[in-house]
Amino acid sequence: MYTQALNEAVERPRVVEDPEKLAAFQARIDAEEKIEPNDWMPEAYRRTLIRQISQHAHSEVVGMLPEGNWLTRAPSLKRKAALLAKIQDEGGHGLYLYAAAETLGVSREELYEQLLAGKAKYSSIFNYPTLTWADIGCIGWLVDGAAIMNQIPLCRTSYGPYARAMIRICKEESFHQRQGYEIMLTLCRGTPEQKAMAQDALNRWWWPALMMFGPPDSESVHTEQSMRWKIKRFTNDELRQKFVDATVPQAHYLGLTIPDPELRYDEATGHWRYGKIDWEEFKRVIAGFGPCNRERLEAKRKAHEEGRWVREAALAYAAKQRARAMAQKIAAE
Ligand code: BYC
Repeated sequence: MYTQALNEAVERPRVVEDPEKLAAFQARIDAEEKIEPNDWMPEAYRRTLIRQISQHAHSEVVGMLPEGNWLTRAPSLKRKAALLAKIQDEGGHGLYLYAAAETLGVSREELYEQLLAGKAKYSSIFNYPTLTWADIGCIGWLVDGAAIMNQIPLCRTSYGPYARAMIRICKEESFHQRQGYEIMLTLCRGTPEQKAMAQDALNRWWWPALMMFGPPDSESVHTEQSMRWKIKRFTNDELRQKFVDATVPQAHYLGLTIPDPELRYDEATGHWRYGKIDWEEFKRVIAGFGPCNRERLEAKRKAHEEGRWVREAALAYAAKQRARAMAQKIAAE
């Protein structure tokens, strides 16, 4: 029930495309033209985008939950205000992304139903618990840091509405990353207990953050085609390496130890080489058996149910407005 199975959209029957149209489409992609909603596009391109954009939207709205857990316990008014703003931004990101997906001919309600039914994927990272305040620092620093690394190239993705949504999202993500790093810096400059709390959070979030970039290239089923369509600009492993290279010096500046005994600097390539990722853990989490999958979906279902009256009230109000406007128009004629 809680497995994050294939999206419905992916399961539709395959369409045989006109080779001439396909070639013209690929030529537009190769020429770096943006594809817009009313342009012709192969069905598989449309489905890939619906899959990726909706998974991304779901990740944003599920991603609000682990942080929401600390809103009432933020250590100061300033921290509470910043966290509240960040979580609200994430709700907004979800909305831009659902709206971008809707331009591909699928409704937000349909996509959201897939999430609530446990049929859609969202990022593995949000199935881990936030046990201490330092986890909020780590989410900003590592999770938003990984998100930025993945999402900056998406500002140049070939589908216009997705690329434009990503530009705005990335601006906000950069503030999120900095607020997280600043929490970590404060803890690391604090008491020994605070520093130990920061180290403990890093120990728990490091490997799940590396998993956010998806399976290794050798096992990534979608990368090759998505790169050809310029939906993705870098492979999963390329982005993971960029993230490690950017983050290791930040950990050193904090005086923290990355929990990877095999981590070493490779002089020849200028890259930080990291140890083996536990892909079995990743598979378990995306199959629905992570520490918090069940809790996350239950929270979303409860919120959806409890928000039903708001949606109904908004629709009733809109209908009343429309009826009033129509009555005025008739009276004026
Ligand atoms: N978690 O062939 P692959 C955020 C799935 S939001 C779960 O490499 P692709 C934030 C993948 O979907 C972060 N599933 O796929 C929010 C595929 O399954 P299906 C979200 C994963 O699409 C709030 C299968 O594994 N960011 O940062 O080429 C607060 C094979 O993978 C994961 C985005 O969504 C995972 N980590 O590449 C703070 C960015 N990884 O669909 C922060 C947009 C892979 O065949 N998405 N899978 O059943 C992407 O860039 C790409 O979709 C991915 C995966 C790099 C994630």
